[in-house]
This record gives sequence, structure tokens and C-alpha cells, in this order.
Amino acid sequence: MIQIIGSPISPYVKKVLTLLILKGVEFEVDPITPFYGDDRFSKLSPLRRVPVFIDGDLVLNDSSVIAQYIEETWPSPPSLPGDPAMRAHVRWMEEYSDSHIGDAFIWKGFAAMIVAPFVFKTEPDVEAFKENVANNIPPIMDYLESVVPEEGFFGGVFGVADISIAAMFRNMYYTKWAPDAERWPKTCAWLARAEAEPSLALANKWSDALLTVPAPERRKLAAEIGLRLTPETVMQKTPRRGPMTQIG
Ligand SMILES: N[C@@H](CCC(=O)N[C@@H](CS)C(=O)NCC(=O)O)C(=O)O
Repeated sequence: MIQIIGSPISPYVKKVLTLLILKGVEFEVDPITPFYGDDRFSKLSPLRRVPVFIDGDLVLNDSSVIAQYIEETWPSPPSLPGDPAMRAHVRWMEEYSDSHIGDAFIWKGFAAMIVAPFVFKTEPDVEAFKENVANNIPPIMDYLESVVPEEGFFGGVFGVADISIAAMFRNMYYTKWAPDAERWPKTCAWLARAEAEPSLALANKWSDALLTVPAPERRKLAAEIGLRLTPETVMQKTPRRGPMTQIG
């Protein structure tokens, strides 16, 4: 049985779970917040990041590496278009989302406002958050508005770019920010289409539910809402920062 370490609240974990759901692949989840990972987690994930994909002796890190493996192992239905130029464009959008959108939406957004106070008990820097929303996010939205398809999805099939980017928006909703549909109508219409896809809708339902309880209680709730859990967890009670953690 395939095992995924990481809570569906993480957009990177959500990318992997959504792809597995889309392709009808069964999996178990250890829905931890990465900061609560124990020493076994450090061995499985040297950067102490989620997701981790485990299938027997195979351990994979990084959502894009995992997404590629999933696509090559279970090609149907495809999460990438067939045409090489379109595939490259979709991969670029995935990378842009994972790195640049992630910086503004996750680290300077969701992590700053929600992870910092709830996990590390540090006051959120509200001014820095407002500055991020005012200065970093509009250029991202303008770029998305210039490339997002008028109809359907990136590269013509609902797949890895749509899932990566749409997952980032969900975490910003959790900070109470939402994009202005009058200023960025194409992006908002595409986002609504992506969120209506059953695979992403299910993964979003899981993350919305899990966000309502503190990290240490998430395993219990995850079982109640229908996630198939790994028999063991790599979670410990006290949080710690990893080598890549960007929370003050
Ligand atoms: N490039 C990585 C990014 C993964 C990532 O940043 N995950 C976050 C959770 S949203 C994490 O584990 N953060 C813990 C940390 O960096 O300390 C991927 O695509 O998997």
C-alpha cells in the first residue's frame, strides 16, 4: 500500500493526494504537520518537508518528483498534456506555483498568519502580511490572469498545474484573503472550475475539516472524515524547525 506522509492542508501534499485520487490509486496517509515530525521523519525527509511518498523500499521527496513518478506509473487519466510544448508550459506553471506562489501564499501568507501562532506560539506579523498582499500577490495574480485558459485547464487537461496552483489559493482562503473577481475574472473563473473537479474537491474537503482542530488531534479527525491512515505515525508532540523552515 502506498503511504503519504503529510497533512492534506499542505498544498504540496494536496497536489499528490489529488493526483492519486484522480488516477484511482489507493493510499494511506500519515496526516502530520511537518514541524511535528520525529527522528524517523528526519530520516525519511532530509529537509523535514512533506509530502513523502513511500511504496515499499521506495521513498520519494518533493511533490513535483512524486507527481512525475505518479504520472509515469499510472498514466491514465493523464495529468499532463501529450504535446511536448504544452507539457513544458504546464511544468513551468507547476514550478512557478511551487516556488514563487508558494513563497507569497504559503510562507508569507498561510504560515506567517496561521502556522506561526498555532505551532510556534509566535505573534503573526500582520503588517508584513498586509505588505505581502499589497505588493507580492497582485503581480502574481496579473501573471496568472495573462496565462490562465479562458476555458478548461492548463494544457487542456485537468492536471498538475491546475492542482498545484489551485491548492495554493485554498491556503490563502484560510487567512481570509480571496482574489478580487472583478480585477482577475479569468483566474477566478478557472479557479472555480478547478475546485469543482471531484478529486480536488475531495482533497479540499479533507484540508478544510482538518484545519478546524490543532495539529496533534488531526489523526483522529482524519480517520473520522474517511482518510485511510497509516498503521503508524512519525509524529511527535513538540514542534521543531527544519533546515528549510521560513517562519520567524
Ligand atoms: N518543493 C517542496 C516543498 C514542500 C514544502 O515546502 N512543504 C511544506 C509544507 S506546506 C513543509 O514541509 N514545510 C516544512 C519546512 O519547510 O520546514 C515540494 O514540492 O514538495
